[in-house]
Amino acid sequence: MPNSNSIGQATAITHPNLAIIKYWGKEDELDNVPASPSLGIALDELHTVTTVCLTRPKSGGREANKVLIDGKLQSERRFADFLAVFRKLVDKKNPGFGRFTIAAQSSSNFPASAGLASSASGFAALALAGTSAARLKLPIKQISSLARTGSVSAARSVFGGFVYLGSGAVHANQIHNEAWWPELRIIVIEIEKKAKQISSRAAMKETKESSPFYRPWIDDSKENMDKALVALETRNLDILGPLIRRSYLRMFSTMFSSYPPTIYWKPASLAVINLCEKLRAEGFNTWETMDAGPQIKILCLEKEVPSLMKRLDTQFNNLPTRICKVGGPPYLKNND
Ligand code: 2P0
Repeated sequence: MPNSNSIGQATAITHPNLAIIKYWGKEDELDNVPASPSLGIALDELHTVTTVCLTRPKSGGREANKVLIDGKLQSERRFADFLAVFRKLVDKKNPGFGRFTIAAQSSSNFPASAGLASSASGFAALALAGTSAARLKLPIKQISSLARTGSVSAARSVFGGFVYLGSGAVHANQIHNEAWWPELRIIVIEIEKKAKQISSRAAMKETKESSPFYRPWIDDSKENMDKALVALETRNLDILGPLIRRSYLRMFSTMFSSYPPTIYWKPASLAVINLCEKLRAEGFNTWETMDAGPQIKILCLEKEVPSLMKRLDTQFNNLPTRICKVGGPPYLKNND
């Protein structure tokens, strides 16, 4: 996206961050602060590339900021909210930078808004490329906090490896880098490419307002998180697996019990869940999880991948799958 009027331009490449212990529900809707803690993993095979170009508006002119995803102009409120916070940050940290208009272009190598954490990698990339284009030298925690204003899970996606975001926290922290658990694999199974019918934000709000299980879910997530953090320290998938399962199933239980209920699952999602149950009964150490969409991600160890893939192929020979390792940190390309 070369632009001769550019006063700052940068490209960021980020991975989506898959929550193994889920965030679902906001403590503060205005500031976009999570009520439940989350623990996520960067997925190395999936990425988002975002270029931000800042230009000087013509004198007296007011040009509109633009965010394009796969060439489509984004009009959701969260983009305007994010850009307002970004602009304030630039005014405060680099007052000499002056007036500017923002143009961003983003694309991912996986479907957007379909439960594969595209808003996590997307807003993380926007925060990283934007701050770099405006020549801000910020600690990564501040960039995590900026990314959070667009999407809570994006606070995790500015890091690689294993990332923790506490309940009520404004930024995430990396617990371990990508080298912590080299044998861990995450098989991402695309059930359907279509964008979700209800945004996670709207679904979360409904859950909070109408599910009788919302408060117990928040309390349970904290207890589940404490156990998961211990299991991660010893890289014990036998212990971590059931906690991963508990987190996604209890998160969905709150969605199913809200009014109107949110049901992101599809028949093929349930079929893969059933296969995982069966595999565990046969002795496999494979643990599925799901997010705000029908896709399934299965956590397992490298040694089980060949036999697991064989079983998936036999039963579902046409489902696209990607085998991921834990991904590294985002990186930046300055293209001034
Ligand atoms: C997560 N998800 O922890 C959870 C698990 C989906 C299920 O974060 O409203 O796009 O922009 O903060 O981060 C998806 O929600 O929602 C999400 P907002 P976000 O990854």
